[in-house]
Amino acid sequence: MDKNELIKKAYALAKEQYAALGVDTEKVLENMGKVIISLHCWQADDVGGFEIPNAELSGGGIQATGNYPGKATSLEEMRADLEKVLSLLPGSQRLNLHAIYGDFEGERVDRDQIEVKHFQSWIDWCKKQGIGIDFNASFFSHPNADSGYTLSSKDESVRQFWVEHLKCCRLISAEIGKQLKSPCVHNIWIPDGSKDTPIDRNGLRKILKKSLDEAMEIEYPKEYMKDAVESKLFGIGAESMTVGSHDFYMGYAISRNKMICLDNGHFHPTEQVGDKISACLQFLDEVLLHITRPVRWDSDHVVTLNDDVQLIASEIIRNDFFDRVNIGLDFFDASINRIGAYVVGTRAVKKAFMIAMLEPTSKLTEFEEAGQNFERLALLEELKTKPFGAVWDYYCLQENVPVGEGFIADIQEYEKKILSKR
Ligand code: RNT
Ligand code: ZN
Repeated sequence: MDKNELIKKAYALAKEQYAALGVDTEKVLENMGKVIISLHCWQADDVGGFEIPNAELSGGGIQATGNYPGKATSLEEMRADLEKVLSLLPGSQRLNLHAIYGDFEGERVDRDQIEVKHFQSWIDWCKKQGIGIDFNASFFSHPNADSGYTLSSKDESVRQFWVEHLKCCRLISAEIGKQLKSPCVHNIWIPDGSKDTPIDRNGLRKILKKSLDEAMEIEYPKEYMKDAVESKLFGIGAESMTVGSHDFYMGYAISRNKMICLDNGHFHPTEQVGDKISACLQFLDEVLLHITRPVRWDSDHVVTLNDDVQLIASEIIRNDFFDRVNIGLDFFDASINRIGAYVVGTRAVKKAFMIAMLEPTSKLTEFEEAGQNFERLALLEELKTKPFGAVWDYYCLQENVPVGEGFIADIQEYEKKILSKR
């Protein structure tokens, strides 16, 4: 039988099985359009950016491991890679840019000097792709981050430098959102923290609060840009204390009406971000997610379809939180084909959303409300082996992207033709 015919036949059977549970797969296919994922540009080049030649990169705050050949070394290469990635993904995406990815045209532009013009070619490119942009100030890989402190620095000139950077980034974000007619989510993550036990935790947090308030004094319209602050438990070199902890930023976000960014690599390993969404949304209008796969620590492995990601997706679907949750990815694996990393990770997130949509939630709620917890457990277990794959394949077919493992060959070809020649 023709391959496509087979996919359609399998879908027809799956449709019936789900219908028997009260789930309308046609509705699910339609609703998948709401799952818009912000693709983090930094998977393409191991968080290097285009500020200065690679070799001169200062450490300070972030690192990718691996040196698989083919990483993007210019804006042109990065855009070509992203176009390839976009062509292999079903549904809609956005682009998530870091400030170090500007179009600096060989000029040295320090972070407190960046302007909209350095991102105009990105805006134009995204307009052409029909996608929105999200943005991030970059508080790492810079000599002013080498001390381990940026916005919480006790060195006033260092602190001022980063406050300025943040102001520039928020302005750029607002202009991006205005031009693309889609609010630009601006996220703040700083690496600030202490390797060994500090004495003055309070002083550092007071400074961070002051710096954030200063840099965010200007309010931009929500149609243009929205601020988010990202907490973290610890980082390499900041094992004993992180200034921007979860408690700090939760308080900040609630009191300043900002978003909290929940990165599922940034908590104790058994904490689940999926559980935090409904907690945060009792007090905040919106949250931002950084979906990643922490393997034993915040290792930023490529996302796979695991329980953590599933709970995140299920919580959003069960509560129809689409308008209040912004979905971003945050992983960077330099040890495998980077295009493949994007496609596998993004598809895994989309799959989690589809599985969530294929859940007979009202039936499960009925069981729960009636105290029928065995029944709830049994149905949840049975759902795991329903023919989700047939619906997923049909969705990919409909979206005109490779079905199933079909994208592997596409990526191999791209590697042979393009990546291996870099
Ligand atoms: C680091 C944070 C942060 C970065 C990106 C590059 O621990 O997760 O979000 O990964 O901004
Ligand atoms: Zn993150």
